[in-house]
Amino acid sequence: MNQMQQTMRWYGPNDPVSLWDIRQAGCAGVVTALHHIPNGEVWTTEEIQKRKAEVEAAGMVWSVVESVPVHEAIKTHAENYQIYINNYKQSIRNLSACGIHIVTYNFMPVMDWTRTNLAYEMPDRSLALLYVRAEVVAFDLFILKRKNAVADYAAEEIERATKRFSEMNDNEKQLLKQNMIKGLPGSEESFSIEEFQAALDKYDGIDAAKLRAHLIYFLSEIVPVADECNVKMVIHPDDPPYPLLGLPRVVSTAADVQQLIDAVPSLNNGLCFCTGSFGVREDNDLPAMVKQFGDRINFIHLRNTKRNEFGDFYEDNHLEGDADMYAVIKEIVSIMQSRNISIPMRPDHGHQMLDDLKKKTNPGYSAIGRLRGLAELRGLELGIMRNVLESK
Ligand code: DNO
Repeated sequence: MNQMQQTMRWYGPNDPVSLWDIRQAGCAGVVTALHHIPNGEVWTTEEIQKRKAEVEAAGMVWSVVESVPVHEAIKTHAENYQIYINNYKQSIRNLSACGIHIVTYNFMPVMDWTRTNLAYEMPDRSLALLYVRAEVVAFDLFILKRKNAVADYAAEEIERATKRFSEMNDNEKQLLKQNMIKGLPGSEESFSIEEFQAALDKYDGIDAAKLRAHLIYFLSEIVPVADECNVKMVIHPDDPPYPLLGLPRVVSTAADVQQLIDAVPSLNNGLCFCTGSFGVREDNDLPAMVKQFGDRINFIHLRNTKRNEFGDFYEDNHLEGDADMYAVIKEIVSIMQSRNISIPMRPDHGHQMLDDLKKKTNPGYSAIGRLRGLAELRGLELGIMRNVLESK
């Protein structure tokens, strides 16, 4: 039977988690990117080969690129955006020439994934990532002081944010600001508060419909190149799957994904199925989404979150939280058999725990928490597979 290919994300030579750590966790594949290349520039075959050789020297393969970042000009159609699209096409061709055929990207304006607290203590004293919506609103209203921000929130939300902000000390406010504008690992952008406001201003007049049109234009340009050189493009959903700070987000639900497919039907217009991002919304039925998009899910992030009614969530252990991981993996096992392929997956994020609590780690990407997640997920998958086989 086809089984998911186990991989982990590696941030390159500066990552405190080594390739050998990843191999010892049981991975056959590595997910990485050329983080040192400025956003928008072409990835040359020399640079790609160099990274590939590093991964292979540790006995693994470079399975998936995460991410080739999409330059902001492509999202806003600012001057020169066509140049950035052409550069992107060249990077795709070069990756293919080097034997790398799955490319992840996202289309979130200005900010990639976002959390308000990177060290939320769990009852077992491990540290998790947390998103408190009232803090995001407080940042918007009282730190960033975005013009007309008030109009984006309901009265109760403003009240909750005001209360939350009044409880925070200067240190906490500083930390919140940093978490919002500095970018988490893998985000290729980092800002001062002035730069951040300037980046937001570029979205004046860009609503969800316009952003979606820009994404569809990007796909209509890129996917034919992916078809030519046999590359699977996989879009990562919005994290969190809601508009943020007045910025639209257009890859948050099944209906969003379906619109992209209807516009550009090639199977190389695919999806990175992230249970953590989609799972924050109660209206996203994860197993049903795996079924719906099964023929174009070509990379999987498995992670669990626990949400509340205010739009807050924390990252739970991989098999706990709101997502029914058993039901999700069961669907994945089923689509892998019908497509007769093995889809790469990575345990997405993990708690900072055990020895890693004494180390400086990349938030969400410490070794031991992900190792625990991988071990649990892989055991669950094995159990499901054996069960399928035995009930035949
Ligand atoms: C966070 C990641 C994201 C993801 C990008 C894909 O942990 O899932 O940074 O890599 O959004 O482009």
